[in-house]
Amino acid sequence: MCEIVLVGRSNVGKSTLFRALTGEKVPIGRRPGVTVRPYSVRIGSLTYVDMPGYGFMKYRSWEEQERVKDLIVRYLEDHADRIITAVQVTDAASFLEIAERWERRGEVPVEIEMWDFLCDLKLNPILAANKIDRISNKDQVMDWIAERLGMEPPWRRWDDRIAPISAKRGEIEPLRNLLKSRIELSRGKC
Ligand SMILES: Nc1nc2c(ncn2[C@@H]2O[C@H](COP(=O)(O)OP(=O)(O)OP(=O)(O)O)[C@@H](O)[C@H]2O)c(=O)[nH]1
Ligand SMILES: [Mg+2]
Repeated sequence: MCEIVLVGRSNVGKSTLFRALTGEKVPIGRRPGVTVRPYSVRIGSLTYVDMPGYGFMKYRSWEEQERVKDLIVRYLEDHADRIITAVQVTDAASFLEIAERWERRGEVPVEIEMWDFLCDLKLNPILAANKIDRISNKDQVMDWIAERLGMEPPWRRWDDRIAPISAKRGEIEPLRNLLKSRIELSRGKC
């Protein structure tokens, strides 16, 4: 049994993407913290998993937010050998601003920490830069995101692991193509 797991900060559009990929009508919302536990659906020999978001969640205590982060980390560790790819979803429109805010506080931005964690676990991660419909300077923003994650721009050099998408508009072709080749590669395993 193989899994494709969607992870990312709260409110970046994971569940919207999950709907677009699987057709499952999971709840989505304008406030962070809509998805509270992993939700899976099986399609053929693959299980797609929509994870709760980490980081800020409105109306949730700090302890609760930490618990969710632990749950995600443990889930990824426990399922590592069956995860064929972890899709880290980010909000392309606010990625840089949020990363800089963390850095000013002297902290490693949580999205960079998560990306490194996914790479360390060898989960073959894909960065889905979502909400691309909200930005006009797409290539520049994609370059910034790639650079922050340790991929020397131009971002198109890395288009085997980074994909600009708009889940809301259903414009997810670049991600679908990457998933297709990941699934193809792991065929014997699933
Ligand atoms: N403009 C735009 N908005 C989007 C896009 N994808 C999702 N959204 C909006 O972002 C908000 C959050 O979407 P969700 O799919 O619930 O986000 P999530 O990451 O699952 O959130 P949590 O479950 O709280 O972690 C909703 O208002 C969506 O309509 C997109 O591609 N473009
Ligand atoms: Mg969600």
